[in-house]
Amino acid sequence: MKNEMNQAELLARVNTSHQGGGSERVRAISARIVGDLFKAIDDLDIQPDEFWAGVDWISRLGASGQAGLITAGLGFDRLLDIRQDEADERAGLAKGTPRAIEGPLYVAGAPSFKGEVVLDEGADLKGDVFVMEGQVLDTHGKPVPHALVDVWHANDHGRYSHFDPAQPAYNLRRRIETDAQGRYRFRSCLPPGYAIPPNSPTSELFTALGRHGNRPAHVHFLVAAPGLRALTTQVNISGDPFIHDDFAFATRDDLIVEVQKGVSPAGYESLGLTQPFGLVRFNFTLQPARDEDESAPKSRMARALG
Ligand code: MBD
Ligand code: FE
Repeated sequence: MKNEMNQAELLARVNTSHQGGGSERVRAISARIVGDLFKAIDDLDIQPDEFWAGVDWISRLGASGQAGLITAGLGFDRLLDIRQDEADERAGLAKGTPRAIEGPLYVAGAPSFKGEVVLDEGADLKGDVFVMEGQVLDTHGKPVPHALVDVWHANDHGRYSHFDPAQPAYNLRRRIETDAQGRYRFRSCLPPGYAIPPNSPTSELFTALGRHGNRPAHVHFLVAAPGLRALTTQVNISGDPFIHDDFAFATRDDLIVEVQKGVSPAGYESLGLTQPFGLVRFNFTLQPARDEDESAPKSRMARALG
């Protein structure tokens, strides 16, 4: 009886078959996840039709490029942030601006400007004009000159350039280098919230879960400077109906910003402003970096894949 086996015997063979080489770490992670799935199938009495419908869904999810949307919606992205916050706490690191999830829509290599930039130039947007300004600081409150502020946000349809073929390359994506006082500022149009694409593998799952797929209005940032820890974060616009009900669980209390309405354009002429506008003030505080890699302005995937 060499090839007949029960569930436990099959699992043991799946998890111990090893011809040599490979990676201990991958074996450990695979053993745990496969074991947990075997158990879930048995405990929940998952039927073959359910299993294969799930496999089909995963194939379509990958083909549609939505894996990063599902990780956010099922809380994994926020989980990793919570775990990093916990590790910082254990290490006794000085607190900076809270991190917030990168999301799946970052694109590296946006056009660079010194000090300030008009993000919505030529974008023909409908939306309230706003300016966001502030400083990049270290944890002692010292301004950081020549820091990188990489900003990206959605257009008035809640869509992001690069992923939306209707938008020009790098639309609403810019890099700003802070001035000698560590200041940055930019003008743009306030984005609306984001909603997951309808009729997609992601929306299928969320419909089946009875969940919505909305994010509150937000603006993303990757802030970095030599010697300081690169920070990926977002600000959420106060007053959005989904501010405390983000499908990606990314809102953080200290990242909710108010838009000060009706600010005079005096002093903001270089941003093309002649009418009163909305102003958001926000400083970014960066923790000290413990090594050079921590200060590199890398996306999560660039960091992971080297
Ligand atoms: C977004 O705009 C976003 O920021 C995240 C995290 C997930 C989906 C869309
Ligand atoms: Fe986003």
